[in-house]
Formats: sequence, C-alpha cells, structure tokens
Amino acid sequence: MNAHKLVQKILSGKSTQASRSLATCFAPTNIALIKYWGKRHSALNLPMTNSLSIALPNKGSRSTLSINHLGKDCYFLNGQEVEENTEFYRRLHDFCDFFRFKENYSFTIHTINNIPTAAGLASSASGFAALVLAFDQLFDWQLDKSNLSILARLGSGSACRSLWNGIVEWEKGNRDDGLDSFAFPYALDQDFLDSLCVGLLIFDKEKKIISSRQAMLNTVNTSVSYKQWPQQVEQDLSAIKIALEKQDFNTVGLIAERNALAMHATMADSHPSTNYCIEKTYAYREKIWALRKKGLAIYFTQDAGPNLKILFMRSLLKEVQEAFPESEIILR
Ligand code: 2P0
Repeated sequence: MNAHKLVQKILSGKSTQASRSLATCFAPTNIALIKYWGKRHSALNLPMTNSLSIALPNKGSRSTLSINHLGKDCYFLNGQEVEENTEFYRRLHDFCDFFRFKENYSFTIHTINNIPTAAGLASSASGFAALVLAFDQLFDWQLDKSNLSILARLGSGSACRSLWNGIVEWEKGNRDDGLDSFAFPYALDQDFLDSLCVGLLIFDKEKKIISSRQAMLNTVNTSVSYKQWPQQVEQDLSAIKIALEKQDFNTVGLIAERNALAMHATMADSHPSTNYCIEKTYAYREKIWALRKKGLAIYFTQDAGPNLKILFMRSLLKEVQEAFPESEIILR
C-alpha cells in the first residue's frame, strides 16, 4: 500500500470540507530513551524496531492551519516564510498533498517552535504532530489517537510519539500497510514520571551535517553492527520497562545512555561513516561520566546531532544546575 491509500483508508467517510477557518494546535517534542533508527519501509516510515520516548511537556511546536485562496501553499516557520525550492518546503507540501481533497485547496501553515530547529531536538516530530492535530481540528474528523499517530508518522517517524505528555511507546507493527504501526502512552506512576528531568545541553544550533533520514538509510544499508541493533533494542526495551515499573532510575538512565551510544556505533561503521559528535559532545560525555563516578546519578542521551540531554531525578536539580549552569532544564 502507498501512503496516499493509507490516508484514504484512515479518512474514509470523514469530511473533506473545513469546519472552521483556522485551527491551532500544540504538540510536545519527544526524546527517545530507546531509539528509532532504521526503517523497514521508507515511504510509510515503518520502523525496524519499537522505540520509547519521553515528552518535553512545554517544548514543542504550535501550528496554525488554514485553507488559503492563493493557489499555492505558504509555510512559515518561526515567522519566516519557507522558500519553495527547499527540501523542507517539499516535505511539507508532500504531506499536505495527503489532505488536498479538492484541487483548489491550498494551505497556509504558521509553525512556531520553542526548540532549536534541526539541531537534533526533534522539531520535525512536534511539527508534524501539531500539524496532524490541526488538520483533524480544521476538518473536524475527531480521529482517535492511534489514527492521528499513523498520520503523524507519515510526516516524520518520530512524530507518531509526539501526541502525549509522558512516556510513549511506538509499536513497530508487522503489517505491510502500516496500520498497526503507531504509538501509545506507557502507563507510569505519576509521581515517578514527574520526577524525571531532562537537561538540554545545546552546543550547536546549526542544521545537522546529514539528515537523520539519510543517515539511518546509510546505516541500514551498509553498517555491519546494525545487524545486532534489532536484538539490542528488544533487550533494552524490556529491561527499561522493568526498570520503569520498579522506579529504578539508575537502570533507566544506564539503559537509555547505552542505547544511544549503541545507535551512534551503528552510524560509525556505516558507509559513509556518520559522526554527529563535536568536541563538546565528547567533553560533556566525559564530564557526566566523571560526575557519576563521584556518585551523582546523572546519565545522557544523544540523538542525530551533537547536543546531549542529561537525564536525572528532580532530587538532584540543585547539583545539576550547579554542575551545568549552561543547561536548560525541563521540569514536568
Ligand atoms: C528517535 N531519531 O527515536 C531517533 C533517534 C533520531 C535519533 O527519530 O525519516 O526525523 O522522518 O522518520 O523521525 C529522527 O528521525 O526520521 C529520530 P524520519 P525522524 O528519536
């Protein structure tokens, strides 16, 4: 099945007329504790493995969507118009094509991100999730969250996890049509969830050296160590779930850190080799390890970029603030 047919199936019987002139929705960004790295189907963004993330509740994207009468789509990111001949414009345009029920439908989208765009902080995840919510509101489909998650996945895989405010699991699914590949919230003791903190260490706000989409494709096609990745994820996922159940933060942190490093190892031996780290990435990894050796229970995770996210419990807030005054700490 192709992506257009999948969308038609999800929207069958739903309205193709806008029910209001404007829809505005917010979606949080998410940080994967167990990473999504590699697809079994590119056009449908079907992943090789499950993944597990934590939302950053007040960091994300707010998208405002309307139908315009200009004959062409207009997209604005943080107030700036996205130029038509860019990859980003094409990606958004392809996504909007799913919902262009009438030839004269063209869309205006204003997205405001309160996270650095394209700096490995999953702005595409919150962006596509917010946009799907806005389409749902504009056309008054009232889709359930599983279907919204599938639609968001078509924009960007990790977007399917950006519809909830806590820990979220993306079930990879097995079907060829992708109808069983969507995310759902992972139930967790609320006090424990509220005590989980993320500290953003942003070293580089520039666009990444290679898109995660391209890097994961290279990895799947050429990396020798990637052959172990699905098994690694399976082990890490079951171990982290047990640790979350037990509220054993040290094990949660350790598994998340190890999983991120394993993901980066699969890129290192891909061809061409990808290294998202810069000097500061290595230096701060060392700093986190040194502080941990001294007894501070802090861990990190790293996505497709040089920046690190420190993982720690709220009880260590003061110590983390003192050790990393430059970090932006996200509290629940
Ligand atoms: C994740 N990343 O689980 C992993 C870890 C990056 C590293 O999901 O091609 O932008 O749009 O499906 O979702 C980034 O990948 O890729 C990502 P596409 P996406 O958060």
